[in-house]
Amino acid sequence: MTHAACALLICLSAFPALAQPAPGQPRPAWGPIVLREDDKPAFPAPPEGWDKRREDIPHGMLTMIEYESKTVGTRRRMNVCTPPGYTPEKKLPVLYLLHGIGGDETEWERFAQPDVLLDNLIADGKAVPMIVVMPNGRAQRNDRPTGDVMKHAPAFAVFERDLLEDVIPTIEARYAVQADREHRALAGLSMGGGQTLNFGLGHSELFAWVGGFSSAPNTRPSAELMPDAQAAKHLKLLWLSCGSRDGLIHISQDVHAWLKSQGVPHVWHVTDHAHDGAEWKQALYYFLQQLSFSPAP
Ligand code: FER
Repeated sequence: MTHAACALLICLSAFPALAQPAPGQPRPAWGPIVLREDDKPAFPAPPEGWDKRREDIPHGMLTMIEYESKTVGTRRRMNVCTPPGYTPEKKLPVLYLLHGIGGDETEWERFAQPDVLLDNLIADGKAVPMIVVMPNGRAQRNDRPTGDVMKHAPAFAVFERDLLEDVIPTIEARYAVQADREHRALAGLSMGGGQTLNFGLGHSELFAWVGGFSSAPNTRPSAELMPDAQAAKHLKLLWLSCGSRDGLIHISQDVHAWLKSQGVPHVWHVTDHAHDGAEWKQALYYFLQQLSFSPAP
């Protein structure tokens, strides 16, 4: 065998999933990264102190709550962040924030502390008070991220029903919530980004603010994400972001190109990160600032 053939074989065996369709998923998995001209940041690097807990400002509260999931047939958990000054008397908008293939309801808190980001943004008048709900997007009886987590991908599709029929009704029953599409946002990272685009664009009557961060191979083909592209124009915010060193960027690039071809306004934010927490944390920081929900009457 020639050296070149040998090197190719070693390369292929080291990356067996290269540009192969992810099993059972609508999109290929990791692929070669080919950057395009407009794959650029829409926002600067976050300012000094953006993610540091400040003692001189009011803080929100994080609570792990349980709910009965009719969809899964078990009692499940979600992490709920209420902003400083939350009272049952004042209804607030809600962001549902979804995790990745290896994560669970604690993932966002572990690498991004959305409560700290939001406390700081609210204190500086850069974001409006909102409730952030971090559920578990793996809708199966054992929803722990153990074993071969790639095998859990089908449960991330089942989560659509859990979100719509169990999670959202639970939050709207237990918290003071502005329960309409203009005050309900959906965002997520990787598998959660795919879920967000699939469920959010598929239900624009329920969500007016939609953010896919580094969306994964579970993202439906672009033309199927929203059969009526005109409906996407009624969104308050459609956000796509990804790291320029992420082998899944071809998925976000494809959705971005499709939205562009349909004339659907959206944010396209590409920064110098990989498929990692640093990418998602800064994406969330800027996404939160775009959620300019109108105040309660
Ligand atoms: C895959 C590659 C990546 C895949 C899922 C992912 C189900 C998800 C990554 C993540 O959530 O971080 O082939 O298939």
